[in-house]
This record gives sequence, C-alpha cells and structure tokens, in this order.
Amino acid sequence: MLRRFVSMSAVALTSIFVMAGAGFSAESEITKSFIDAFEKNDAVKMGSIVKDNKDKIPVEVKSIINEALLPGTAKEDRDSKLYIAEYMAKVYKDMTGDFAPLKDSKKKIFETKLSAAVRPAETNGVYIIETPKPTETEQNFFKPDNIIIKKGATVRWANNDVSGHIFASMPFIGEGGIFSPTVNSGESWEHKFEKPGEYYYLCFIHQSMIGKITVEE
Ligand SMILES: [Cu+2]
Repeated sequence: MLRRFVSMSAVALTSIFVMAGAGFSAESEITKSFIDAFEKNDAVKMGSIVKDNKDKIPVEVKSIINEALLPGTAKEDRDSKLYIAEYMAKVYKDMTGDFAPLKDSKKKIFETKLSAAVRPAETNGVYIIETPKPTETEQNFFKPDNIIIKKGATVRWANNDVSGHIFASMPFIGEGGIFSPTVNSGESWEHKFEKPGEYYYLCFIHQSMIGKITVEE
C-alpha cells in the first residue's frame, strides 16, 4: 500500500495542489494538512491529524467524496480526491476500528467505475450478464455491469469471452453470496438472489472487472 501511495503521490497530488492553488477547492484545514502530510509521506503526522480530529473525520471523508463527484470535475482531480478520501478513511479505521467511512468511500469509488444502473428484460425468467469477447478498446468487462432486479430473480453470467472468469462478491462493501467456480469460455453460471440489497462483485482473476446488482424487495 505504501509503495503504491508513493508512486501515486506525485501524479495525484499535483492535481490536488493545482486545484487548491486555483481556488476551486473547498478543502478544509484538516484535509489540507492531511494532504500535506501525505505528500511528505509522513504516516505519523497523518495518524495524529486523524486522531486529533476523530469526530470530524467521517464528515470530512464524505465532503472530499462529494467534492470529487461534483459534475465537471476532471477525471484526474476526481481520482486523486477519491484516493485521498479512501486513504483518510483507512487511517481512521486503523485508529478507531470504525469501518463505516472506509466502507462508504470504497462503495462510492466502486460506483464511479460503473455504468448507470439499468433494469434489463428477463430472458425465460433469467437476467443475463455477458462477459463479451475483447474489443479493440475493452477487455474483461461485464455487459451490463450495473443492473436492478427483483428479489427471487436468477442471474446468469454467460462467458462469451476467450478467457475464464470467476465471479465473486465483495462482502466488505455489500451483500455476500456470489462465488462461482472458474467459468470457462462458452460456459455460464447462475445465482438466485433471495435477499434484497446491494451486491458488488468482481472477477477474482481480473480484479478491475467489476459489476453491481441491486436486488429490490
Ligand atoms: Cu475475469
């Protein structure tokens, strides 16, 4: 994690500082000093900022996320703000044991990577999610990647791709229960959703391959 943060910091933080300097940012003093400590790779300072402002951190994380998701925010700025929000939430979780802000930021970040939710039509009582063959621009993706279905419905993942995939829930941020064996090219796998809720999932092999299923009552 630390290694990744060091390599990201130059890129990520340039855009944060450019924004702050340009006066577009509503960052509070807490966030500013946290970013400053982050840039200096000062884990002790980051920890003490979070510790000293413990009660304010959940709101702080939320407002960084809200700012990141404002319409018109450039992708680079959005990604660096979301990264800072998640990082702050992680430090907070390590300090307090409270997972809620981290869970919230992970969910929001996950959702920025999805298409808008759709209510697809059933085919013989089953909702089909395809893993298509790679195109010139895309590979390893779910189509559709964000669906809303009714309780009791069955989803079939149809692997039309050339490689195998494993479909797995992310129970840390949503409901559990999706866990397929390796589904090879040409095969499919089904799961019946009995419990309403939000199901975030990924491919266990290609972890950037993500999807969400919202099960309504
Ligand atoms: Cu995969």
